[in-house]
Amino acid sequence: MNINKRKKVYEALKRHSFEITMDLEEQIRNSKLPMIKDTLHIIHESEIHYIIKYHFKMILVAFYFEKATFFLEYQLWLYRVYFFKEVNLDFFIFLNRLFEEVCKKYILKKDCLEIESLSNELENEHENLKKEASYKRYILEDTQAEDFAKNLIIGNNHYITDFFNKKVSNINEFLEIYNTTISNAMKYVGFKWEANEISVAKEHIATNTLEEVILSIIENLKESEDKDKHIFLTAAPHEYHGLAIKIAALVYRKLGYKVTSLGTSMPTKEIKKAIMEFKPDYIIFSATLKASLIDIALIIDEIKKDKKIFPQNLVIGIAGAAFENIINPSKLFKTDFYLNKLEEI
Ligand code: B12
Repeated sequence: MNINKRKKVYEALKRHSFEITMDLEEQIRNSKLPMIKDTLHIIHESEIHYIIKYHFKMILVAFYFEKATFFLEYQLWLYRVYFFKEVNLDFFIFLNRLFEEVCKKYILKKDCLEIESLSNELENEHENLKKEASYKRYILEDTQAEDFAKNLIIGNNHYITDFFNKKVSNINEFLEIYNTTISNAMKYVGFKWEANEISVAKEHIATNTLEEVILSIIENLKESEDKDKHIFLTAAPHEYHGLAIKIAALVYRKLGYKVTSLGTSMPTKEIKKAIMEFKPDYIIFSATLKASLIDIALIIDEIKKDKKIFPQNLVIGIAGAAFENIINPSKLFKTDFYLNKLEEI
């Protein structure tokens, strides 16, 4: 498929994103089809809005990066979530075909052909994805992480503090636990949510408990010599996943770096202003959701093309779960580096 054509489809979709999503949402809500009505009995009205929003975002991601696999990966996750909610997964094929129909009203016929071919790819994979979603349950073979996760979910600060006090006395020991127990435990929390076994509130309790304890544990570790380098950390603009950069900030300070964290929900304009003001040596963007990939690519492009804020040879890096399964993320995003682990800095 012609690359320029795909980028053109992205631009056309982006231009009409508002009309397309509104139209699609209305059609779903007013549909008389029994499959849709049944689905609307299970999925709350406000959830349909999010499903459509993310569906649209992931189609944009597929066209922007010219990778249908990004869309299919997302569909597998969606199928897993709604399999557990007992939704008829054929609903998503219908949604995709309806999306195609709606697009025909707003964008050129030849661009719609590309969208049709993406729908065909999903339809070809539909039965496989359904099967995979039905058996891919998360079994944690790490009992230590499972216990850790269960205590996080109930907000058992004593257990978590005790755990760290017994196992962590220096930064390397912390990193070891971080890459194994903590990482597995938080994945377990995510799968429990996915399987409809815990609420978003419990995800928050787990995050907050971990954050509270880790803050004081790292604070008490020995500091390395000053490295005279300033690191900026920021999450993707529309994401709430901020725990990883909070931990990264604490660890990098202990390793002797000066660290400024811009946290979550920072608009691109503000990030650029902050770079101009503080002139850091490094900026690292963290993204968890694949739906954030375009935001990250656009910010990086913008920073790179704006010479005014780029005089100090700012080194740009990326990190986070959104880049997992991407071959050579720093090449795709034109960054100086990609960090898989904290210690790779
Ligand atoms: C906690 C959590 C939340 C919290 C976030 C709170 C907070 N203050 O951060 C809340 C409840 C708000 C949340 C919201 C959502 N979440 Co959430 N969340 C999680 C969960 C359970 C843990 C994430 C976490 O903090 N992990 C611990 C940190 C330390 O690790 P990490 O972020 O994975 O980062 C690792 C690496 O990527 C890397 N890294 C990341 N950043 C950086 C930066 C640097 C500098 C370095 C060196 C490394 C690095 O280091 C870490 C260790 O390896 C994950 C499950 C999972 N598998 O991770 C789901 C998960 C990420 N969420 C998910 C989803 C879908 C959502 C929601 C859309 C729906 C929901 N659950 O409510 C919303 C998104 C809203 C939004 N716009 O962002 C999905 C993503 C699916 C996908 N493939 O896209 C997951 C995987 C859950 C699941 N299994 O379905 N979530």
